[in-house]
Amino acid sequence: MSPDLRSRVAAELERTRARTALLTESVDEGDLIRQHSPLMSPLVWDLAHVGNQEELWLVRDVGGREAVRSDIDELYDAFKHARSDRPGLPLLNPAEARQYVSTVRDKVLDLLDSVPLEGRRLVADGFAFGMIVQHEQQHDETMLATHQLRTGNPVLTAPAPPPSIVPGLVGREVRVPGGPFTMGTDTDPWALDNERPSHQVHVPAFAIDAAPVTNGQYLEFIAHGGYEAPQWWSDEGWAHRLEAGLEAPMHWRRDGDGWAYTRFGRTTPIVADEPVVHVCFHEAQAYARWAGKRLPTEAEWEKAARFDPRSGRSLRYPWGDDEWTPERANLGQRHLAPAPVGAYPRGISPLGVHQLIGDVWEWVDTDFHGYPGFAAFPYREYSEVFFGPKFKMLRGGSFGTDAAACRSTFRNWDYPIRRQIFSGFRCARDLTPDETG
Ligand code: AVJ
Ligand code: FE
Repeated sequence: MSPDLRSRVAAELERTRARTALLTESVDEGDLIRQHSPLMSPLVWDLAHVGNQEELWLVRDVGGREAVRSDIDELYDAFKHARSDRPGLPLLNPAEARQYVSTVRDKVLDLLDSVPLEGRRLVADGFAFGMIVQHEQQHDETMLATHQLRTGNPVLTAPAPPPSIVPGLVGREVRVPGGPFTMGTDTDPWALDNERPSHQVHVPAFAIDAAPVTNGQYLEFIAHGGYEAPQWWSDEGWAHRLEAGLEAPMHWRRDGDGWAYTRFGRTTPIVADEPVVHVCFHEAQAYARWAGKRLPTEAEWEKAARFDPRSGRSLRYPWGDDEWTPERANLGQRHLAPAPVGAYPRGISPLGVHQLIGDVWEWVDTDFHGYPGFAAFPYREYSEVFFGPKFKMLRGGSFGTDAAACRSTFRNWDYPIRRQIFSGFRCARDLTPDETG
């Protein structure tokens, strides 16, 4: 019955676990149990939480097998304890956590051999397994953000991202034609509930930046007093800017006349043509207003990323329907930094927009809601419980996001004040009457 699918699922589980292992074995025991920031869980919590979700969804729900450790469910339920409280819980220690996740994994590989991967919607096309792969990959990105917050000697290394090979992208815009396009998906087998169902959205013509906003552009906003001028900020954003004392992206600090920042324990100069990262929604919105633009809506972003004007179809990725390859986008923690704009011409969208996938998550100006006809699946807790005005959407994934958890329909969300995530943005604007006429 579907040996290819089974071996693909097993390979994805294994590849994902290797990344989790790297992120949790590259630091010492103290670093695993320590809380590096009240914003984040101790790494050892993420590790056991990944195993616990895998036990709940696959061992118990899909496999109908006996619990491995039902006594710890409560400790690793993200809804029961705030991140800041997690270090005080009687958590599994690192050795116990490793033992636990590997016991769960053995049972999962065993049931993967026997459970049907068709029929029931939960298992059709390996969905529940794909959800677990994506869940672990999402926590791997969260753990990477924890690594960025940790102090001490650097432990992660990676080759530098590729250089820019397309000049002239900074400040360039792409015009997106008006009209309907298909947003969301019904057919992507591992797409999560909030990406469904597909539906037509009418998006009027607009212009979008050909590339994410760079450090060089953002430095101009700072130099022009952008952080001192309330007129560029929303009321909520300005209140937050004052209260949090924001004056530059997170992890930047003054260095003589300029700025430097520390990335995974290494101090580096600020590279002008790299996308700016570690900004919150409010900073992104203030920059856009200062630049005479605005943030794109979520529908605009997705149209720029997927719409093929030749066929009128929406593609799975900017480059087409084929799976990601390393030449197409900076994903998967292969490089521990965003690539400069112009580094991925093979990943451009049909309309010619660069680096929509990978490098940095892009804030868009839309609250988190279900699409028309949304149905929570398999649990309300994956996304429905977060619907409402408290969260803003982020699209496209970052250098820390795995390809398994990234596609042009993928929807991420966070509080508008978040900046420890690998978040950047690009701007959009309405067309002038001259341009539309
Ligand atoms: C989709 C990234 C917002 O990390 O809070 C992980 C993913 N959900 N465990 C998050 C998630 C449950 C989620 N985001
Ligand atoms: Fe989780």
